[in-house]
Order: sequence, then structure tokens, then C-alpha cells
Amino acid sequence: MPKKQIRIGLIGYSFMGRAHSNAFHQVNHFFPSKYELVPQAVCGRDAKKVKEFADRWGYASTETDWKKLIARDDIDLIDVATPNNLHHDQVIAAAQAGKMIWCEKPLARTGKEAEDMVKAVAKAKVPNMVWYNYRRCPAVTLAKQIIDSGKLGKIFHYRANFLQDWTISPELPQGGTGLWRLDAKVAGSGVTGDLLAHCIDTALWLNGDIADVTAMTETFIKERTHSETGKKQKVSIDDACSFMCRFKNGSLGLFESTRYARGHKALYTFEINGEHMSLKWDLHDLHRLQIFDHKDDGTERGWKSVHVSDGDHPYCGNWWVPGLQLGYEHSFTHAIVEFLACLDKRKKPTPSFKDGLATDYVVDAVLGSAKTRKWTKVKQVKR
Ligand code: SOE
Repeated sequence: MPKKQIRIGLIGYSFMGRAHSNAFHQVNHFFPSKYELVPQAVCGRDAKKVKEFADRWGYASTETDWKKLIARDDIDLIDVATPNNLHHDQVIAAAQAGKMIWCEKPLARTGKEAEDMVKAVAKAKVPNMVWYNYRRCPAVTLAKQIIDSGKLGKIFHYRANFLQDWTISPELPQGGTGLWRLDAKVAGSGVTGDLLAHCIDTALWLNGDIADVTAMTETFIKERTHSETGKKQKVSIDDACSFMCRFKNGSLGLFESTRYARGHKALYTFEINGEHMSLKWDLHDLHRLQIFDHKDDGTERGWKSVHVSDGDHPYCGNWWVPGLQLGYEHSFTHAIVEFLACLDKRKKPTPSFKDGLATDYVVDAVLGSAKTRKWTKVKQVKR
């Protein structure tokens, strides 16, 4: 039977453009389904660079104006892999053109922007997904399955960190290609929207919604040269953020993120403690899930480190033989696998834009609380 083609128009071709493009190819090869993903066109402002990218990653054509890309009728799905300030307009235009949409995280710079995007896809009734890829690491998906089985019992604690160290030098400029994450106008916020957003998305998925938060943020380097203007300008992103929260299920949450933890490159860790069982995960060792089960025999009780690579572990059966581990890039492939499975069953894919909005509301509450120094309620999203 001929496959149903999904012709992709990618906007943006940097770090995430590569991560997504790699996933398109891997899905076709490793997770054959009734769909075939076709890299139809890629869009970026620099015609020469975008052409080089298209040749390397197998895109049939290029555009330098995203509005033209969205207007094309040979594109079924728009994949937004641009800096955060562009998500809002690109997503809304894509929805109005009736395209399916994938959007890089965070969905938007603020909850307000994300609300517009959620409304646009609801009105257009187009399938949508935010690239919160860490949900789709096999060990994290396994944690979700174990939690959903009820084996943990009542949940008491959830804690997560995302630690990096790449902005410690005061000489590092802010703004422009590669460094827009340091420019609040473009990024929306610093570590809260960039890194904690991942931790929040996973937490909402594993442990349910957050009711309220209390937070503190710090900007350690107050001024940096802007790479586009060449001028010293105030830094208005949060360099570090810690927050406490209450989940609606009664458990307590503790989150920390910084780009000033010397020695840590992308140390995303989470731990969940239940009445009977605890689970721990670490992005630097992402193919392992640590499990402590109090129901184990007393003499043999202890933390076990499960190498998540067996055929019956999530997604693993489609890859290599047991024992050969998967990495960061596979999480993007699995995100698409889930999207296609939902498309096939006419179900709404996740993480959806509504899920993205829920995370943006937590980010807003965290940043708001850091300013007011007060406990702040999180706006809730009906899902
Ligand atoms: C920041 O350094 C960053 O690249 C984030 O933007 C990504 O979302 C995260 O997965 C890794 O770190």
C-alpha cells in the first residue's frame, strides 16, 4: 500500500533544525508506519547556508521567507525550530494555513503568547505538538509507565535540577545567532523558560499539575556586550532560578536551574519519592532508570540501576539488540513516533500546545513569584 506522505516545511536550521531533521529520517527507517515523512522544504534567512543545510539533510527545496513557506500548498506540516520570539507569529500563520504544526519548546515567551497559539490551533483544528523531547527518552517513558501503574503509592516528593556552566564568563556576549538565549527580548526568560521548562513539562506529565509556587532568581552578570549592537547592555534574563511548589496531588516539589554550576553541562535530573517506591533519572546517564522498591525482600533491598535497552522497554525493540544503548537524538525520533501513532488513531498528540501552555503558566508564576517574593498561584489549563 502506498504510504501517506507528510511533507515537512522546517523553519530554522541550527541546533534544533538538525535534531529534528535527523529524527525525520530515523522515523522512516526505524519505525515504519503508514506515514512517510518527506523533508520537502527548509527555510532560513541566509540563502547560501540554508541551501547547504538542505543538501546535507535531503530537503527538496529552500525558502528565505517563512511566510512563503507557510503559504505553499505542497507542505502538510510546519516545524518551527526558530528562536522563541518567532514561535507566536509562525505558529499562528501555520494554523491559519491549515497545516499540522510542531513547535520547539518553550511554546512561547509568555503564557499570554501561548494562549493565542492554543486558540489558533483549536480554531483551525490542526494536530500540534511541542518538542518537549525528554518525555520520550525510553527511561523517562518507563518511569511514566511505572508511576501510572500505581506502584509508587502516594507521592510525597518531586525534585528536579537542570544545571549548566556555559555562561560563567563575563566576556560572553548576549544576543544574535547562538546567543539569543541570553537576550530576554528574544528568549522571554533565561534558565526558567529554557531549562526549567523541560523539568516542568516532565513533572506535569509524571506527577500532575502544580497548584502554586514560590521562587527566587538571580542574574549574576549584570551587563554584557550585545553581539548585534556591539554595546554593553543590561542583562535581563535570569541566570539561575530555584523554586518550591505544591502539586495538586499533595506532593511537594523542589526545582533548581542555573548556567553557573561549574562542571555541569546538561545535568537534568529528577527524582520522585512515593510511599512504596522511588525513581531517579539523570540525563548524563539517560539510558538508565534508578529504582528503589521497598517491597523487595529486606536483605536484597536497595537501589537498582535498570539499563533501559531491552526489547520490551519503550521504543527499544525498534532499535538495536538488548544492551546497546540509545541517546539524546533518539528522544526526538520517539516524539514523532508518538505523534504519528496519535494521528493514526485520530487522537490528540502530546505534548500538545495545551501542555506547552500549562508549562508556560508555571514559568510565568515562577518568574512572577521571584519578583514579588510571594507564593503565587499557577493558572490552570483544562486538558
Ligand atoms: C540550552 O543550552 C539547551 O540547548 C536548551 O535550549 C535545550 O532545550 C536543552 O535540551 C539543552 O540545553
